[in-house]
Amino acid sequence: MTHPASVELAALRDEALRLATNAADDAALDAVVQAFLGKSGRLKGHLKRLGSVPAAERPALGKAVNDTVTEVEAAIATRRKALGDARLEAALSDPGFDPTLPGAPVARGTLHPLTLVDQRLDEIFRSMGFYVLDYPEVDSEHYNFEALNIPADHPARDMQDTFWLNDGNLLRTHTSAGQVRTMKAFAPPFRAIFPGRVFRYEATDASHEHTFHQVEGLCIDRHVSVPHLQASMKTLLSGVFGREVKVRLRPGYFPFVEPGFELDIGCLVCDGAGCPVCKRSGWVELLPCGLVHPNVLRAGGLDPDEWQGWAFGLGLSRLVMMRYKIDDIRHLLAGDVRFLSQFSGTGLE
Ligand code: FA5
Repeated sequence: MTHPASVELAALRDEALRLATNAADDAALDAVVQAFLGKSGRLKGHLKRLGSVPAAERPALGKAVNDTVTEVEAAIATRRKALGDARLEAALSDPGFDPTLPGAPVARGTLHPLTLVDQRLDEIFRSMGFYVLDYPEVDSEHYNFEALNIPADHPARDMQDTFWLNDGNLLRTHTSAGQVRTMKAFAPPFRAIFPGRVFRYEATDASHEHTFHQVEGLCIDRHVSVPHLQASMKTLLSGVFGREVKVRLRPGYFPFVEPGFELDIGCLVCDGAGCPVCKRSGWVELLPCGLVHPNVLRAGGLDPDEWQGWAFGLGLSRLVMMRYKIDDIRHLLAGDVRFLSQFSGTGLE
């Protein structure tokens, strides 16, 4: 004799199939799914009846429940497709619908000018055998100052007003904070650049931001020289500008290099005539650099009698301003898409 549980299953199957096949819309189909197929739905719930069925009949009934679930799912899918097809058919036969009209335009984003120039620099330096490294924006006093030959009482600390954090760490004031980290991480000789965002607690104007971008360059080898450093900076500039640009090199002081230099670029916003960006001088401070100080090599675990190095700290935000003749640095991080969308198709993609 057929067990009552099998009879009930047959009735459930008929009811579910009837509801699925006749469902008027997707909501009605969703209701069938919920009522019959959900974990506590009527069909799956039927498995609980297995306990009351004689052991010999259990496998067959279990299989019958599973087969019924599959059958009902298929009926729901078929009905869903039919409803979708009917909707599409109705839309296509609407006399107001013209499939030959162009679609709505999709607005495409553009790369930020900082990204465009940074990508170009990565390419130039990778081709010369440099690693491209990334370091934390929150760093320690040790890497940002002490390891760079700037002890706590050193007047050079005032050159870069610092955002200090409550835990004693700081927001790095320059990408030079990565120099000693790099010396500790790689066996010399090596060369690397490390681009990144830096922070200074200072008033803003057309050429100063509290948050701006730099790219550090560091080369450690047995016999490095100022001409090698100069050649690398020249390659950098001609790669970004695609032509010779006016520069001047003058002595500069930074505790972590000896000798130190400042490389200035002739202001390209005003072509040297004088503007707020160059503070009417015709020159913009762009690329300080020098030979790595022996104390910094020592902090990085290197013997200054065996290893030397050069380093530069490029003002990337200012380089971008020069490349695109941007007359105020504050545009760069203001996030105005009307401004930012102007730079694609201008040669650096
Ligand atoms: C430094 O930050 C040194 N770490 C650079 C360095 C590296 C020297 C390696 C020697 C060897 P300085 O504070 O001058 O130096 O900043 C470097 C460049 O960042 C400047 O030439 C300028 O182009 C840019 N810069 C500095 N302050 C700002 C600012 N507030 N807004 C935008 N750009 C800035």
